[in-house]
Amino acid sequence: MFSTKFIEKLKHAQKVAVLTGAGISAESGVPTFRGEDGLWNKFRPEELANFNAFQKNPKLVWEWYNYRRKLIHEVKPNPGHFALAEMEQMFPVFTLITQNVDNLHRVAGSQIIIELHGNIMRNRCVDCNKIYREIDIEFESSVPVCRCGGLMRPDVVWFGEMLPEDAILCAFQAAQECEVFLSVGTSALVQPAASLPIEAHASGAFVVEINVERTAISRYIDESIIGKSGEILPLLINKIKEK
Ligand code: BJW
Ligand code: ZN
Repeated sequence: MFSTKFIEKLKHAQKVAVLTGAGISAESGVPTFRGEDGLWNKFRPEELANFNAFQKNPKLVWEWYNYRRKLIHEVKPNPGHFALAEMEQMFPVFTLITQNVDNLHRVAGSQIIIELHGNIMRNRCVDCNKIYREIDIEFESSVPVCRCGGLMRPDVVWFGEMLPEDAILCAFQAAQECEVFLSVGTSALVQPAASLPIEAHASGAFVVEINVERTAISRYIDESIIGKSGEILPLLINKIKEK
């Protein structure tokens, strides 16, 4: 399953970077965005995760986020999240970059996390940008309103919006400087996150993806390991601990 070259690279690496996507949370019971038969899969993510959709039908977009928030409260991190939290302690420089908004890496114990697409537990006023934490809001009613009268939206990054500047700068820097880069549970279709493994590869890193199927980047990287991240990542840790 793991090539000798990959394990040797990882055993000797000083700087490791990991990009995660929705697939890492799939084994926790969080639906991925693409290619499933979920309740919301009659909508493509592009149709709900954008500001125009919110302006046109804020109630529908809130319902989608309320559904997901409720679900996330009910689930727990899986062995894949825990393995990455353990890996943070194993390398001198370890950068965890996630596209996920579900907070599960933090719950699993990862301490430094670059959240490229925001966090579903935070909300923000579209007019004055005031940040509200989830507990400040009554969710069962329709779209919550800020004290200034503006509509509140989840503090996440929608299509057509810029990613947080610090986050994207740090992520690209980590991709350029690391020796090993892992792309875990992402379809690698959404930019600019999908460019990170490619950037890492172009900068000389050994790039490996872990996914249940091949993805948009498979042919541009060093190795694809086909399997569930909640199973593969713990095995990988055991392997690099071997003398
Ligand atoms: C498992 C598994 C298991 C399952 N184990 N694996 C360049 C070219 C073309 C387009 C663009 C471009 N640059 C920018 C764009 C536009 C756009 C974009 O990328 N469009 C593409 C769709 C073509 N990007 C943007 O708009 C971004 N902004 C930007 O670039 O700003 C500058 C700019 C502005 C205006 C014009 C041009 C430039 C912003 C993107 C924001 C994405 N937001 C979302 C929603 C976040 C909030 C929320 O969660 O609601 O982010 S969309 C959604 O997709 C979410 C995810 O983070 C993201 C990525 O999805 P992910 O994680 O890969 O999930 P899936 O479902 O796709 O894949 C899951 C994978 O797991 C699969 O591969 C499974 O096989 C696997 N899997 N079980 C391991 N057990
Ligand atoms: Zn406001």
